[in-house]
Amino acid sequence: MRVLDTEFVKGFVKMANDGFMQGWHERNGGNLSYRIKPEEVESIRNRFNCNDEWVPIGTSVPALGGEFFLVTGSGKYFRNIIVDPEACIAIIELDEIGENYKIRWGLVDGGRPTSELESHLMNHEVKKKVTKGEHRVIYHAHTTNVIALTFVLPLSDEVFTRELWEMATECPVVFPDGVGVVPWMVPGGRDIAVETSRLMEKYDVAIWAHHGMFCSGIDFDLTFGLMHTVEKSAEILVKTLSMSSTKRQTILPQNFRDLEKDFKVHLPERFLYDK
Ligand code: 2HA
Ligand code: ZN
Repeated sequence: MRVLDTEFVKGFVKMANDGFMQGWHERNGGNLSYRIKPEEVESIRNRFNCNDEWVPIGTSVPALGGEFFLVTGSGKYFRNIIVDPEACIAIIELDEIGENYKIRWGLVDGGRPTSELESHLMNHEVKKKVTKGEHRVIYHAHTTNVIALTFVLPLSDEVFTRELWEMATECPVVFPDGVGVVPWMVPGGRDIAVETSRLMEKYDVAIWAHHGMFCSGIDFDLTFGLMHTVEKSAEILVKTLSMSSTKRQTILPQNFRDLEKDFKVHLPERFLYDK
């Protein structure tokens, strides 16, 4: 089977283009990765190159040893992925100890996997553990309204979660565990990856102050939908704050508690504080 004909590659390319169309991927902004299923690897193994060049990941992800990932390329533009996927994305294989990778397909004009490879793989490692293998997608996007909010709201998990929940009734149902916030840090390395993956132990969403967002999910639809929902909620908050510094009415803590029963979600009380 041709790699580009597989459902997972088609889904990956569609999601990348959907993100570009939302305006979240200026220039080379953002990155996407997918932990490939063993049967998907087998369906295309005869298309892999024989590259023997192992490259250090820059961190250690032993729980991912031997796994294959589809990833965006460093410096590649999301807007070009749909036009020339083989030049913009790659399949990488990790060694058994989870410390090195090699490119087995793609990036045909040269290049390396995403500059945020450490964050992607450390998030995958945490999510593989806490979701018992269910989560396979990690997505980083430069979502305009969430970034704007990181200049005016306190950078706390509780405040971001509560404010985003209040902006649309679906929010506490779509991300009942809340969102985590990483203060401004240098991107593209292990330190920010450690902080982000720590948050991924309890949340599916991590906001990078003055930069963007990371989301984790089971598949492309759920992960894109999560990013889309959080960013839409942030857009409503930006519009609300632009009209007035106070809300005349909102969803109240007791309203959230009432939602819990009908929608069968647990909303931690630490987000339902009195204001
Ligand atoms: O350029 O988004 O965080 C890719 C990025 C770095
Ligand atoms: Zn970024």
